[in-house]
Amino acid sequence: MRHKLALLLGLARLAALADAHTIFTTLYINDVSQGDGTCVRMSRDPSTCTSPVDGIRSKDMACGANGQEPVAFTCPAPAGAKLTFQWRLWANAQQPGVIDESHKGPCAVYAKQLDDMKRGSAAGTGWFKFWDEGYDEEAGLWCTEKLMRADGLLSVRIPAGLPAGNWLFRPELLALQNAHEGDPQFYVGCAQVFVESADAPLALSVPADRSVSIPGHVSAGDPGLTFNIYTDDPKLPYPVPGPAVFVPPSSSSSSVSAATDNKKAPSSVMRQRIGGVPADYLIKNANWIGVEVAAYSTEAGCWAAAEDCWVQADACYDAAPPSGNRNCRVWERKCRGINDACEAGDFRDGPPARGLRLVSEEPQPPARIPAAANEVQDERGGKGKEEHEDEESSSQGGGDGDRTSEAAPPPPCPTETGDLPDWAGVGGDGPVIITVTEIVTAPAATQTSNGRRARRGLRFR
Ligand SMILES: [Cu+2]
Repeated sequence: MRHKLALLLGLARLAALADAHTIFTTLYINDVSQGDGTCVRMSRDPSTCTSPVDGIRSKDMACGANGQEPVAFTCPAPAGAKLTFQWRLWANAQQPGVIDESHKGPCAVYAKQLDDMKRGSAAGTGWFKFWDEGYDEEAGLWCTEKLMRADGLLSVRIPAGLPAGNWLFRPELLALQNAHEGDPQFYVGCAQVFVESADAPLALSVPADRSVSIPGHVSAGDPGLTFNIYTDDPKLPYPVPGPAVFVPPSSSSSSVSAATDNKKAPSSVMRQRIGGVPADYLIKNANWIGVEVAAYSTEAGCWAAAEDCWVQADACYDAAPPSGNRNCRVWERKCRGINDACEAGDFRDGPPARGLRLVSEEPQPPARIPAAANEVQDERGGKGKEEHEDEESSSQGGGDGDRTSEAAPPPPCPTETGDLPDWAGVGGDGPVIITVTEIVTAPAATQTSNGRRARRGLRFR
C-alpha cells in the first residue's frame, strides 16, 4: 500500500517536469567520467532539479539547490587538468537532450577555494570567474547553443596557477529567452575537486575587482541580464554578466609542466588525503559505494551478510541524486543473490562472486569530448591553430576515474576533437540537436526499488 501511494505521489510531482530545463550531472577529469553525480553538488529534488535558480539573491546561486551541502566524494585532478561538465535535460538521461533550444545565453566557469570541503560555505565571498563566453558573432551562436552541439559537454582547463587544495568549480549557464521580461534564468552546479599541484597550498590572491560574492555577483539591472535576444538590432557584443575574467598567473614551479609532462613532475606534488573515492568498492552510484560483505560459511553468517548487503542497498537509494540510481539496482541484484543462496541452504564460500567488481550500468559518455574552451580562447589570442589533445589520453590519469567502467573505458577519442563544433565557433555539421518539449514518462531517478523492503522481509519468515 505504502509503495503504491509513494508511486502516485511521485507521478504527481513529475507533472512539474513538463517545463524541464537543464542540470549539471557529471564531471569528467582529463576526459574520464567520474560517474554520474560523483563529486557533483546537485539539487536533490527530482521534480525541480532542472529548474533555474530561484532568484539571483538566493544562496542557491552558489551551487544550485542543496548546493550548500557537501557530497561525500571530492575528485582529485592534476594541476592544469581538463574538466568537462555534462549538462542534461533529463537528470538521469532517461531521455536525450541538453537544454531546450529556446534557452540562448552565455556560459561561465567560476572557482572558489575551500579549506574544508565539508564545512566551508559555497555561498559567500571568494569566487572568481576564469572563463566565460557570450554570443559568438562570427559563428552566430550563443554559448548554450554550442553546448547543445557538443552533447551537453563544456570543457575548461584548470588554470595552471591554481594552488593545490580543495576547490569548487562552478559552471554557470544563463538562459535569456525571458530576460527582457525580467526573468533571466541561471543554471548552476558545483564540482568538488582536489587540485594536486606542486604549487604551495597557499590561498590564491585574487584582485579585489575580480573577487566576488555569490549570491551578489550579478544584479537584476545588469545589461547582460535584461538583454533582448529577439530584437533586430541587439547591442553587441553581448555583455557577459559577472566580474571580469581572472586567470591566476602560473608560478615559477610551473604546474603546467607537471600536468603535461609526467617526467618532469616534481616529487613535492600535494596529493589528496581525505574525501576521495575509496579504492575497495564493488560498485559506485554518485557519492555512494558498495563494499563487499563479510565472508561466511554458516547459515547465520549468510543471513548476516544478506542483511549487510540490503542495508547498503537502502543507503544507496537514499543517497541517489536525480542523476539516477542505476548502480543501486546493480547492487541490489547482488543482495538478491546472497539472499537466494541463504534460502537455498548454500552457505559455502559466501558470498557468491566474492570481491568481484560489478559492472556499472550508467549511460555511456558522449563519444566526443570537446577541447577546453579557455584554450580555444587563448589560441585565438595568437598562439595559432588548436592542436589535438593527444597527450592527454596517454599521460594523465584524471584521478581515480570511474572504476566501474574500467573494463570498458569510455572512448576518449582524442583524435576526433578536431571535428567538434569547437568553441571557436565553426561547427556547421555538429551532432543533431534534440529538443524534448513534451515529457511522457516518469524518470527512473524517482523510482525506488519497489518492494525491496518487502523482499528483505521475506527472509525472516
Ligand atoms: Cu528553462
